[in-house]
This record gives sequence, structure tokens and C-alpha cells, in this order.
Amino acid sequence: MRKSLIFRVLSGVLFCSILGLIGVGLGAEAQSVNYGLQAAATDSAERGHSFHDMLLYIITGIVIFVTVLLLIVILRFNAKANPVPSKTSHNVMLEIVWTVIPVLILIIIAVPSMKLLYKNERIENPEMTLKVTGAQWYWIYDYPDQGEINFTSYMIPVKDVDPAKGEKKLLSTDNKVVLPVGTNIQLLVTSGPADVIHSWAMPSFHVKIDAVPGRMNHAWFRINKPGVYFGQCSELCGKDHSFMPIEVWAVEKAVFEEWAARAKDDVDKAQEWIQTYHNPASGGGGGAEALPAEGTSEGGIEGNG
Ligand SMILES: [Cu+2]
Repeated sequence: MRKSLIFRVLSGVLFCSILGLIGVGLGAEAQSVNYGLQAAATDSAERGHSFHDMLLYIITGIVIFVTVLLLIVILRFNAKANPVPSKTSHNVMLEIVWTVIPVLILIIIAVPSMKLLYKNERIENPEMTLKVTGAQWYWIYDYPDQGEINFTSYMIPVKDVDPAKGEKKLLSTDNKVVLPVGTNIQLLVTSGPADVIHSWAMPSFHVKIDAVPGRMNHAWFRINKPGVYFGQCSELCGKDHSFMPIEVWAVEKAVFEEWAARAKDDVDKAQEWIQTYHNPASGGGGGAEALPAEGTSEGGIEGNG
């Protein structure tokens, strides 16, 4: 009876490990394997990453501690090794310890967590606004401070993707969201009045915010270095949910201003201009080092889709 249970548990573990290895193998074949989160492009992403790392240390410690306790129970207190079990039912000291220590751990987690939430929530002196509207299945962008610039952004169909231009399958969009680096950008996010809920998610900015019809959500970020950054809609929104990616081009302020001046007159021509002369993916715009491996790592993308 017990043997068959142990056998079942062990074979379950083995089966899961094999599945995991196959998964990693398939992933490695498709792309180089990436670990961890996408490289941080904003201070808030850096703060989020260090919080994530801290949590990882804490949960690893807890998992190891609980596993050791379980092993002790299994080996030392089974019916064979311990035929006459103790009748002890209370131990005041032990009960205080196992209440106080978890409370302390929760406080250690709560303090930086609240700090992080506060810093993400509070928009410090916004220097410009980007309004994002989710639609089935594309994004609409407005730049109210730059003179009513407005455009839509659709995924480039897979057959038209041109890797020579730094375009990526299922991630690149026709119109890029051009933004300046070193600027506090206020993000207003909503969805069309007759549309559904979407979510504007940019892992390297540490931003993931729902686009809800009839409601204006806000967030902010400040991009530290020029580059191309990708994100995806992260709220199931219908059949083409996987095909409404986000592509942000972060460029130097002067380049952004020139683009904005052009976009005010003609968005299509401005997009053509920036994609020809200031493509950060091809070394233009001064963002070569951010690309293509770091800021655009596909490692974390499956999780959003
Ligand atoms: Cu969506």
C-alpha cells in the first residue's frame, strides 16, 4: 500500500520533470533561453525587479525550511520509526514563535511593497501625456500636449515582417509609439465606448494597466535609455487578443520634438521619417546598446499573451 503510494508520487515527479525538460528544450530550439525578467528600462522597473528578487530569496528560504520539516516528519515520525506517538497537544512557546515569525516576514514584505505601490501610483511632475485607447484589435494613441497627434497602431502581418529593419514577428507594429527618454510621461489608458477590456502592458517599463471602457486609468513612467521596447495586450479581449502588440521607440528629446512637429502635420510622413532616419533597432537614435537582445528580450513575453 505505502510502496504503491511512494511509487505514484515518484513517477509523478519524474513525469513532470520530463515535461519541463521537453519544454525547455523546445524553448531553446526556438530562441536562446532567457532567465529572469526583461531588462529594466525605467527606475520603477528596477525597483520592481529588486522587490521581485527579495521575494525570491524569502520564498526560497521558506520552501527549503518547510521541505526539511516534512522530511523530518516523514523519516522520524512514521509508524515504524516511532510506534508510540507523543500525546502532546499544546506548546505555548512554539505557538508564539510560529505566529510571530510569519507576521515579521509579512511586515518585511509589506513595507517595500507599499513603497513601490506609492511610487508607481504617484505621477511626479508629468512633463507630457500619452493617451492610450484599446480597441478590438489595435491600439489608438493620442499626444494631447503635442498638438492633437492621433494615430492607430496595428501589428505588422507575419508575412510582411522584415528582420533587416529590426522587425519582430507578432511584436512589431506599423505605427510606432514614439516617446522621449528622460521625461516623466503620464499615461492615460481607456478603451473604446463600445469595446471590451484590454490591458496595456510593457514589462521593461514595469507598467501593466487595464484599458476599461468608460473609465480612465493612469500610470506613469520615465524611460532611461533609447531603444525599442515591446509589450502586448494582457487582458483576453477576443479572437485577435494575441495580435495587438505594443512597440515603443524611445528616442532622444530633440528627435522626439522633431517627430512631433512633423506628426502634427502628417502622422504617416512622420512615421516614415522616424523609421527611415532614427530607427533605434538599426543603431539610429543613439539606442544601439539597448537592442536587440536586452530591451526586447522575448523571454517574458509568453507570460503576457
Ligand atoms: Cu486587447
